Amino acid sequence: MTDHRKIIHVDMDAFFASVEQLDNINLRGKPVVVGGSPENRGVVAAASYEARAFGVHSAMPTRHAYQLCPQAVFVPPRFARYKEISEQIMAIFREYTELVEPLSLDEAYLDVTQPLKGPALARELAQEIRTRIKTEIGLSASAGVASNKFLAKIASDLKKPDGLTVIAPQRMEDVLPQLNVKKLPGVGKVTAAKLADLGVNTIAELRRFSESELEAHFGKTGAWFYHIARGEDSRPVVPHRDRKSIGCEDTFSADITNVDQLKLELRQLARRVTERLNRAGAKGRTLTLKITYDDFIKITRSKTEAREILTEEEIFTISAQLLELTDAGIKPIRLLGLSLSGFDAERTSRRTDHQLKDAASIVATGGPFQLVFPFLLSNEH
Ligand code: DCP
Ligand code: CA
Ligand code: CA
Repeated sequence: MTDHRKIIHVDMDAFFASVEQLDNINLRGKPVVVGGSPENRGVVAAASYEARAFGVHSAMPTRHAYQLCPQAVFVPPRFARYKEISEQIMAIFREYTELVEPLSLDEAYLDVTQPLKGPALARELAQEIRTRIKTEIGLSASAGVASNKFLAKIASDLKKPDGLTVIAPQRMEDVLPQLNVKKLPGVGKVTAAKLADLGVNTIAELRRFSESELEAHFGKTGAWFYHIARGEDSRPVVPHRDRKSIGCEDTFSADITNVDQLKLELRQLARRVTERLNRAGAKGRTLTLKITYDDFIKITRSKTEAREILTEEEIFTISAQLLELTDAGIKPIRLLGLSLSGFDAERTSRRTDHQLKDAASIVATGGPFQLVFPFLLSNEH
């Protein structure tokens, strides 16, 4: 089976710790540990690469991290801030493709087979995205490029931190055989132990089993293992459609005080939001105007209508009313944003979350089976 898709997997480096270093220059270049306090038996959420040199890693008790690296700076997490940065990263991804599937705050798959803009070569596109994350946000990300999700995710991990790796189909064999089966999507702790009992720790060892043998041991998941061990993964990139809001924003190159000029900007934003709503098939009742003033103070003003807000003209009119509730015209404005929320859950298409934790449990539920393992239902093999 050949796959002609171009998939990018992007994952931020030492995410929480890097954000702390971004916001506090005193932490840069130093071992930083983000996590719960040692007194409360907290664990490490993230460790900067400087801290990792001492053996500190995620999920380790903070007390243990302190023993390994007492000179590290220990800071509590600030989830709201990580979420904010996450949204900025995802907004960059969405400029390149509608097909963005976030896996967590700091990573996502992008299907760039037909990108909305940017270089034609997926490697160059991934590099452009990494550069933008660095220059616009100030953080480093690693990316992997391949013809499917599995290989792209494996690739993004190969040259961490700040790495870019392409796994071309003909280079797959350089990487796959020695890979630990724990890296396979669908292999949790239980399955890994079961595989180990069969003498399987690497993909090369997994490949010694036929498809029917694996099915005998693992049911339908066995067939999944058979294919994934050969780098075959036809899972599509599924964008989140059950977003709570849809919107866009603009940071101006020069702050704007003039109200007429601000209204021109609102018109453009209204047009862009309408386009996005139409693409998502979403209809909302609440419009929110977001403003960042030149002193970086952020405010939002919202209006909820009794009926769905449908047209570009309606969005513009309401946003202009909301603008009057702000200091527009008095305080210079550096950013304007518009978003629509309050979607009717029945009408806006929803996405069932099928993030792979353990493929066995997903298969058992039956629901997203067809999406996750489409090739299992085909007659190709
Ligand atoms: N996280 C957490 N608890 C864990 C693992 C992760 O709270 N056990 C949080 C903190 C991480 C973030 O999620 O910064 C992203 O997790 P990753 O697994 O992607 O790890 P990092 O981004 O920290 O490091 P890497 O550079 O290895 O991706
Ligand atoms: Ca990460
Ligand atoms: Ca991650």
